Amino acid sequence: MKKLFVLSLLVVLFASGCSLFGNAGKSTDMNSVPTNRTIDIKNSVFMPSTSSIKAGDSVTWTNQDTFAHSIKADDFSSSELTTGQTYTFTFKKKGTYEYVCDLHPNMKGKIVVE
Ligand SMILES: [Cu+2]
Repeated sequence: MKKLFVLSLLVVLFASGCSLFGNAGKSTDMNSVPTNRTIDIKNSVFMPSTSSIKAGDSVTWTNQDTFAHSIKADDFSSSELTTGQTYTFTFKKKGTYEYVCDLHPNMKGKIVVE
């Protein structure tokens, strides 16, 4: 009798284990995987100047110019990026993030997180 109880307990554990795996598989399919967006800094312009992303996505800026630039916003800021250097920020909250280059404040960009 005790043996049967242990056996049925194992069956229940095994079954719940399987359903947990099943749910995990489903949720990964339903939620989009975080992606990375790239923005080039070229000729003192952020390209593209406006990007729409989803919460959880990240953005990587790459300086393609032969002189330094930076990215500065209320919520994030990079150090000075020389040629070829990159800066990555992950946007966890929805909202509109406007940023400039701290060295050239007329350089403007915007990230819309949906
Ligand atoms: Cu700049």
